[in-house]
Amino acid sequence: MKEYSAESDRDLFIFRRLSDGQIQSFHDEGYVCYGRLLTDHGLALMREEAMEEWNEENREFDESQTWLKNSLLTNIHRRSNLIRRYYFHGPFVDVAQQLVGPNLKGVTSQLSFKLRGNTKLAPWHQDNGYGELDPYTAITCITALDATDVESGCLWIIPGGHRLGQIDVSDQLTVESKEAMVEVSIEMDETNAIPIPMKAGESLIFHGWMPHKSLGNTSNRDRRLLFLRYADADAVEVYNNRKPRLGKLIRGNTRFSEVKEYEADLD
Ligand SMILES: O=C(O)CCC(=O)C(=O)O
Repeated sequence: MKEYSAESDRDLFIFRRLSDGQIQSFHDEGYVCYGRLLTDHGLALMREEAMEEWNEENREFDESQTWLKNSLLTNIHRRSNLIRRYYFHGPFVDVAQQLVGPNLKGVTSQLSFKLRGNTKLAPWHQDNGYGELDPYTAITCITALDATDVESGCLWIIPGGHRLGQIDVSDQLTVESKEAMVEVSIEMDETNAIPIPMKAGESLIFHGWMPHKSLGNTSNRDRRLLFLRYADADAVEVYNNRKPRLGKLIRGNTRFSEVKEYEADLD
């Protein structure tokens, strides 16, 4: 597998900071459509590495399983050097510092693939519901590896929906059920819900409280997304006796030695 370093970043990634207007809009609406952060070359390589890992799993769509089991490949940064570079050193890191603060850790990296034929919908949920983190500043950063629209199962969100705060799903989620990838589902008033179609290589950032869902992929196209999440480096798992969430310290510092040590060998 290829190795990546600071020298290759400019060929692969498009670095840019959020404007004051975008920061305001994130706080008001809970999301920002952030455009291209991958060059054509970066996008082609990322698809290649992601696909290689996905195919390694030999997964077939299984109607009897949840969307989580059909769509997710977690900790993809441990398998793809390019995704790791993008997660730890790519354009989202500066953006996360602007939105979350100076001390940052990476708390999720996963492929969420709805290849053609994967007709499972992902019900409304908050990412901070699939594991409540405190402080409540974690963000989700999505990169589309394919063009995605309603037919192929693009995401839906509710502008301003993050203002609902943490929706209690403690009856649905425990440490054990999280590990077993049990689905969480919340009832939402969909009046103001909007789909977020994306072009390949484009990105979307939203607050951990943003309710989102996706329908099944009923098109004859694949819909491949990369999900990365960043949180305050001191964020703790409320559902797990407030133990620190383990995630690679990416910027700044943390009071938790176990976070400092976590994935310290990965760069
Ligand atoms: O990929 C999807 O359609 C949904 C994924 C998602 O919402 C998530 O991983 O939080």
